[in-house]
Amino acid sequence: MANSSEYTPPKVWKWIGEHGGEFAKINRPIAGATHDKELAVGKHPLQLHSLGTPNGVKVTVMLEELLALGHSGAEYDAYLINIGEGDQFSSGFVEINPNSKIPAMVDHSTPSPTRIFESGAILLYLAEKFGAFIPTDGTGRTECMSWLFWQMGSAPYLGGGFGHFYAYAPTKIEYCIDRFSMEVKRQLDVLDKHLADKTYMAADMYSIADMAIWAWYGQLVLGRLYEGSAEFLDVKSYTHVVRWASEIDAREAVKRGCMVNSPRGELHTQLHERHDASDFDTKTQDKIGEKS
Ligand SMILES: N[C@@H](CCC(=O)N[C@@H](CS)C(=O)NCC(=O)O)C(=O)O
Repeated sequence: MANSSEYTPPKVWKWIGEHGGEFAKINRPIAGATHDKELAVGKHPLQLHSLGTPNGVKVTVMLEELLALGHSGAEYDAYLINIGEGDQFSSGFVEINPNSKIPAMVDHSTPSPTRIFESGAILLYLAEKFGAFIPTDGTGRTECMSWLFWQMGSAPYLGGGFGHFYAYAPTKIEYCIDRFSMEVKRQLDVLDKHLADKTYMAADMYSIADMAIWAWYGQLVLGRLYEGSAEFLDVKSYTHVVRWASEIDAREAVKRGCMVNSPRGELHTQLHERHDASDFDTKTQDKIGEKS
């Protein structure tokens, strides 16, 4: 392995400002708001403030699945939080998520508005509120929770570890890419072995565990995360994961969920804000003529 530049950590770490790389401008070691700005409030019970990243997509897929199932109480307004511009540090956003990360949601159908942050917590909140996409028997529910929390613990290795060092870091450091590639491939193998004789992650039903895992590992094996990574990680060899991911990808609600708050891709797939089901037909970026 090639030597990367040597670094001796000082006794006390100090913030020296930007380190370069994508997101360098917004990363800082201090929590809290950087500017005053209230969040908009739309007409629906559920108000989502998010971005079409894997963590954001988990929630928009769940909301579209609930609506497809006929739960009209899951109607929602989705507002775009541009994390590259620091929208997650507005006073309004910090009020609903002190951790300044998308996704965050407010439920106005409760006696006083309920804020929910962390994508796993939002999935669980919605599943319990509507009694959907979560197994009802104890064993099935426990298995579903295990996989949901597996995803919440594992994805930072994929996004914060592999994705960061493979795609975003200002220099390619072999040690870091090697370490996180090994871990991500181990995780893919965990999924592949589990899905070898199962249609879905838990209790033989499509659940919030599938939605959470699909958003990261499903999209990874479908070649949608980190350019070049599908070949680099040889994702095709995880045949059971690819089968499972492709089946979920074919769902109409999943297609719609992936469009909401998406600032990338072809213009007809980008619905920056969603306030009504008809927006998918009339408000995509190709129709409203704004640049992405
Ligand atoms: N554990 C959190 C992670 C959320 C997260 O990392 N969100 C990223 C985008 S995928 C974000 O908002 N980053 C902005 C920042 O780091 O300032 C969740 O699952 O909700």
